[in-house]
Amino acid sequence: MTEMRRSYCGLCHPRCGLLLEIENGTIVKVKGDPHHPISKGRLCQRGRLMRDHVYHPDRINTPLKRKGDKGAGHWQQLTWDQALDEVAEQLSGLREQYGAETLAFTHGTKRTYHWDERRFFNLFGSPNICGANNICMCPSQAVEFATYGGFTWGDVIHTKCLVLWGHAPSKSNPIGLYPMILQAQKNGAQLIVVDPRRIPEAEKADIWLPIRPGTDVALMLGWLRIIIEEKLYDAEFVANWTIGFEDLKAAAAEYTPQKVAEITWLSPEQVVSSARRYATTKPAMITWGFGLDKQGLNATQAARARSCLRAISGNLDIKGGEPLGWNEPIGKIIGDEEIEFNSALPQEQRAKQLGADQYPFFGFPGWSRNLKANRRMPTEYMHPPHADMTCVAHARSVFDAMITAKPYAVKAAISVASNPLLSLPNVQHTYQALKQLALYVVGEFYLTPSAALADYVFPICSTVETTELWLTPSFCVACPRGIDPLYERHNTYDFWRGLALRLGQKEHWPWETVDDVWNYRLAPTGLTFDQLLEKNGLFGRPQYKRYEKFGFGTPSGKVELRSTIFAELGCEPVPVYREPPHSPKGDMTLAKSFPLVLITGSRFMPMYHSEQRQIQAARKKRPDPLVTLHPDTAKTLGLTEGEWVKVASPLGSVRMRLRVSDTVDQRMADADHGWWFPERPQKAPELFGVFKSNINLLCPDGPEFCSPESGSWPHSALLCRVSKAD
Ligand SMILES: Nc1nc2c(c(=O)[nH]1)N[C@H]1C(S)=C(S)[C@@H](COP(=O)(O)OP(=O)(O)OC[C@H]3O[C@@H](n4cnc5c(=O)[nH]c(N)nc54)[C@H](O)[C@@H]3O)O[C@H]1N2
Ligand SMILES: Nc1nc2c(c(=O)[nH]1)N[C@H]1C(S)=C(S)[C@@H](COP(=O)(O)OP(=O)(O)OC[C@H]3O[C@@H](n4cnc5c(=O)[nH]c(N)nc54)[C@H](O)[C@@H]3O)O[C@H]1N2
Ligand code: SF4
Ligand SMILES: [Mo]
Repeated sequence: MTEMRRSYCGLCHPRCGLLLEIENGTIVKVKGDPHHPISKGRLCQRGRLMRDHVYHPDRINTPLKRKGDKGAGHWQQLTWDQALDEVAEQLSGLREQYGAETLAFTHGTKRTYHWDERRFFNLFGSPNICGANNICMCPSQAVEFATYGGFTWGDVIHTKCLVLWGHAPSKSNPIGLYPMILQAQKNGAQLIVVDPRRIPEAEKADIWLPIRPGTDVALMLGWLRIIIEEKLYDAEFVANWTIGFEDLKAAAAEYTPQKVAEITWLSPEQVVSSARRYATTKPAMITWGFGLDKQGLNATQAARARSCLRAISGNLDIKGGEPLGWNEPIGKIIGDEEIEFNSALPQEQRAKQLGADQYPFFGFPGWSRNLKANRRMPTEYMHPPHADMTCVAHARSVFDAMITAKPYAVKAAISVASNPLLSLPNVQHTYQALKQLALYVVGEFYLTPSAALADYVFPICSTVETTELWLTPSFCVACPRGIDPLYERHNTYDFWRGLALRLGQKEHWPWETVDDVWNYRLAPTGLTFDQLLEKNGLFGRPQYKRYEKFGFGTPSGKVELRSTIFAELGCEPVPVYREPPHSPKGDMTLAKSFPLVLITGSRFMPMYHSEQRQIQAARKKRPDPLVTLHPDTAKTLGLTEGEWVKVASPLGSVRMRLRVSDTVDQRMADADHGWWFPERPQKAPELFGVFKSNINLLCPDGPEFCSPESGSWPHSALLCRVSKAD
């Protein structure tokens, strides 16, 4: 019997709608759901592989317990009850001996619920959730809360000037954002692209600025200077709704077009004309882009400078510009901060958060200030900053504590929906740390190199086997379960609640299933999850300039061009540019041996970070890790397209295949991230070849490379050398 069922894809963020053709309980075909309110039937190359993913022979289908040495590759199957009992008992013992802070969590990109893990950690008593949060979007969110009390998404469809700054949605968001950008251009929007590579967006752009990686803050200060000097800013908005304008003006003063050009590989004319275009084409918006977040030292100040540009140009909270706040009635839905239950974590435990002394803005000191300022706003207008996006421990400090037991011992860790050996920098350090743990628990689809080091692995179901409430400030969509979970797979809520019930948290987990949580969260709208499923999404009505009624959720109630919170925490309160330590200008001696500027992790389809490497159809499209060089550079080095090369930095080296393309500058190299080889042996230290082509072997995480405010480490703006492979 054939049946069509609606479901959704979670193989990356947007949660596109799926239609599953099911025969005798088995998915036989996957296509896009034409009635989905956002994806409208579109499906990307990766989404089309959902069937291969759900039924892949490498999927973990029962809980596993390590047999023999860590990483030896021998496993014993357990039931969920047995596995949860054993893990809970060990966690309880470790908490008694070392304190709750001995348990850490590693976070990946947001692929599952995550408020569930935060709730568990708050109730368990540990502040030590760490992971990719320091580098991916989260510091930008925290910065925007500190600057104007919320996060902007940009009104792509109505804008007249769209700036893609370190952002390549043609490869990173092909179904959601990219078609909207093409539509905006059709509607007459100007497109400015700031990217060292000639990406497809750059080819379509009105202005393309091929910037030297890591120097964007200098360009932003250059734009700010021109906009201020030439009085292109919104004087009325600046006078009534901002503080710190004179400080900003002073900070930008030295960034003349000439100086910016010397720093950025751009010409003075490019700097001037792009600034004028942005400031005089109204309304305008700048998207969030990972190209800024991945530059380490400058990442947080880049987010600050971008916020200041949005504000003084008069684009905040207007149609076609940078809307702020939650639309009515979406804002009524119970937000992540509340469901995370952050108030459960006592002050004395918050004070133990690792790394918060060094990077205070992104730990509890910054978060609690953001939260306090936010409290002046009605929650319906602006949901409070949720801790998962704005308050984490620093991964390096957490891994140090695993290895050295300083300042205290971190003996246990849980990774759910994260592959830290592939996604975090300084791979050898992560490896040494994970090996030291008394207890390492992983919730996964597959045995990844990280999971291979675990003591227990729990099988997590695919998105089509569970539900989700997809919530953004402007809309909310109920994501339906397509099939019942296969084998012994469960969703992450069941995992956390299973542990919670065994560790004395029962009264705080009254919802038996995740669907009960959705109903609880939706209750203020008067809808149930099932009703929302029928309704095909809930859309909010956009409202603009609500600051005229509520002010901004910052300490002063205004847009803080000079940030009070940064100043209180001893961070630079006004945007500042810093030369990256490993750059042609930052270390000229080093640049002699490592002459190319290295960027990593530029997105490509159909892979998502370290995923899909075991899926044949995906590997056919991209069999090997690639590094890209300009034809002139390859020629000078005596290298040819397709040969295996060695990419080395002062930290380590990897093997990749060479791609030759004039889309990159002669002075740079662009290397894939996320590469391991599921076809290789599992047994450590091979770990599926995790040390062969993993570009994070070249990415550092020491304090000289990290942004002092948020601890963002660099995956870009580094130096490397490319030579023939040994
Ligand atoms: N060099 C370099 N490194 C980078 C980047 C870069 O550009 N360059 N990008 C960084 C960025 S922006 C990010 S966000 C991180 C991403 O870091 P990660 O999120 O750690 O990356 P993934 O490889 O996607 O790993 C997620 C793992 O979780 C599993 N998984 C996926 N969905 C689920 C789920 O719903 N439940 C469970 N339990 N498991 C699931 C997958 O099988 C996979 O093994 O990487 C960062 N690392
Ligand atoms: N196919 C695919 N899609 C993905 C992912 C994936 O792994 N694969 N990951 C998802 C995740 S978690 C994220 S965070 C998003 C990220 O999505 P994007 O923001 O599009 O991120 P990237 O492709 O990493 O980088 C964007 C651009 O930044 C440029 N860049 C690098 N360094 C610099 C710099 O110093 N300055 C400037 N101005 N530009 C620079 C690169 O050339 C690149 O074109 O993608 C998401 N979508
Ligand atoms: S863009 Fe592709 S992978 Fe991402 S959710 Fe949509 S269909 Fe899935
Ligand atoms: Mo990310």
